[in-house]
Amino acid sequence: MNDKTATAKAHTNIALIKYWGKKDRELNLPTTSSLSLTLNEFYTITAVTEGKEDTLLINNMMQDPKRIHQFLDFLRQNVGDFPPLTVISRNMVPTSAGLASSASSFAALTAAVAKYNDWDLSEKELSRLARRGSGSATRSFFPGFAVWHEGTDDESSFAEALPATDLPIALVVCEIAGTVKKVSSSDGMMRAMTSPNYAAWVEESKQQFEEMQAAIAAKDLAKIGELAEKNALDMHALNLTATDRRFTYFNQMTQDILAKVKELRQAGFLAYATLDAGPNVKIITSQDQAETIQAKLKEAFPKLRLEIATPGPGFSYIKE
Ligand code: 2P0
Repeated sequence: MNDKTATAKAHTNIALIKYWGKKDRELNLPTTSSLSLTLNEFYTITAVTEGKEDTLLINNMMQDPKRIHQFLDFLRQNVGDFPPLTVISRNMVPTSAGLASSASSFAALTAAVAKYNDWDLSEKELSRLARRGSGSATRSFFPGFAVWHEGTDDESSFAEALPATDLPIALVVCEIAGTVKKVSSSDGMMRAMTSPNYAAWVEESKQQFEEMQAAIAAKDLAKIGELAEKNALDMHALNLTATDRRFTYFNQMTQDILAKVKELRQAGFLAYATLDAGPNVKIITSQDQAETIQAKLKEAFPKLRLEIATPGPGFSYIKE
């Protein structure tokens, strides 16, 4: 057996304009374009090496390899054949608690497999391939702000970085639950698409996607926060109004933190909330207010785990 190993690192990302619905499940084409911020503090490092069958270890624990096996088979059939792989991941993201670990995981895996096979792929091509593993991974190859163009087919649905900016944005990440979420993103978004309000959200999202890019170019942090909070809360409202098994990711703590964010804003702080497929709240603020906001949250909710996240780099390869 070949003992060659390839290792890649990718950071996770938080969508400021969300991906929440698929127009093609086979190709994993989203119903909307989305826009994210790559985070410096949360990432995945993945090494691949030849094994007897596809296996997955995350933080030294064996995992069910079904989802990555399907993805590796997709790569074998569509890019080039390669032997069964042992996939060893170190995940510096609280797994499956709505902090989108699938984004950094599938981006790191795609890059590691490409390196293992000496595939000469552009970032755009890597992002298109990672999309088939998990939608949010499409955006995890790029530093800072990234946009994922929804596209109309396999070729046109990819992500790219927005022009670099020194915008001093920060997120205060409130980790309410480290437990596995009850409704997977894929299932949650299929249910959300049955909301009578879904078409209106898609329409508004198109406009917000443009406005968000303008706000980033203008370095208008309050506008960025305002747009992101509205987009996210309206996304979560779709879950509540789904005609197919309506649901919510919010719990009591989520509601209490959202009320606190509003209170901080009324007191003159720059603080806006965004939420993903879980109860955790991420507070969008500026780097100079992040520590004060973290302290205020800690004071109000002493048991909450809080971390400050800042803009992160694109993916990289790690030498053995
Ligand atoms: C996002 N999320 O834009 C949205 C907002 C969570 C809420 O992308 O089915 O795990 O694997 O493509 O990427 C999480 O969804 O979904 C996600 P699949 P994924 O970040």
